[in-house]
Amino acid sequence: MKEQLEAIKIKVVKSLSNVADLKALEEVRINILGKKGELTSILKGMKDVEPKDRPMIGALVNEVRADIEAAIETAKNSLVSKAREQQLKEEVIDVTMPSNKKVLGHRHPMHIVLEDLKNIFIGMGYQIAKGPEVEEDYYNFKALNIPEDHPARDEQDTFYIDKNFVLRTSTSPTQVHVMEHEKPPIRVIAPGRVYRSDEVDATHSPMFHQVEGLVIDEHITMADLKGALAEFVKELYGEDAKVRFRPHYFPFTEPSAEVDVSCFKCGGTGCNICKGSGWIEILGCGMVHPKVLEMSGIDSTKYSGFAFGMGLERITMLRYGIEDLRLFYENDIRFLKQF
Ligand code: 2NL
Repeated sequence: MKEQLEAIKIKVVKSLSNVADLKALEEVRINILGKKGELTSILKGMKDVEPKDRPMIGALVNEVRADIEAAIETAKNSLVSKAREQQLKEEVIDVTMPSNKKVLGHRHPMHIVLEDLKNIFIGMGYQIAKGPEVEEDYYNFKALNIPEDHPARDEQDTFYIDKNFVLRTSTSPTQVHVMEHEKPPIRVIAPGRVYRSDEVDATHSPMFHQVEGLVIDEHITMADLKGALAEFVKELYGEDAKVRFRPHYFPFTEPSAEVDVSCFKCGGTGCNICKGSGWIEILGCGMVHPKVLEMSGIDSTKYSGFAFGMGLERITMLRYGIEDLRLFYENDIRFLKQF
């Protein structure tokens, strides 16, 4: 038995030196110390040992077992620390490597101009009105004094959803909703997408953006319209900006006018932006037609008002000297990052 124990000890030391990982080590441990292990089966043979030899053999078994356990523990510790070293080597972090930079986007040029326009009008006491892009025929045309046979109703100029619904051709219908639901004094601007059945070119798009304004109160006159727009233009283009009103026609306003601003680039001497005239057309406006007020439930004997409308693409193109509006919709980062 003594020899058997010595032999096991030598065997264990030998197999431990060949063990490559913790799994293999566990196998060695089970083969020796497990329930069916070699040392365990020797222990089972204790009952056959002469009673007088039992203390001596028992002590020897304990000593061998302790030695084997210690050897396994040592082997385990060395495997664990080797594995840890390996892991540290593999997971080394190079703190000098460049980081993954987050690319920050920024506002679209039309968004910048829209925010400016909104802030100017908010500063003058206007509220922002929002409305749907799909409108009933009534709100897009009839409520604006555009009769059934008016050329603007030509199917060529409008996208029809069905007989009664169209993609709005201006943001005026949003202002009609405001007139129907609110009592004067009314001071709103209505920015948003609008649609026309146009071919795409440098200055046309079937979808574009408008900012319209509407003011209704007692005793509103053309003088209020001129004063408000002159102030708006100064805030947008600077103190020196002047306005010029030219008579025009819109079915929903009477009288109507188109408004030019003195060229903000050359100051009026003539350049490529104003095409040599010194003036740039920026919006259309007029006194709200009494029929339009009445149709939306506003007493035109008590109240009067003015309205105006401008194209956001046009204002933005003028500000930045952009010559093709298609650039606004293509989202080419080389274009966008210039603003
Ligand atoms: C333009 C001209 C204009 C209006 C829009 C308006 C709205 C209501 C009543 C009366 Cl609810 N008028 N809007 C008035 C005059 C001109 O826009 O050239 N836009 C790009």
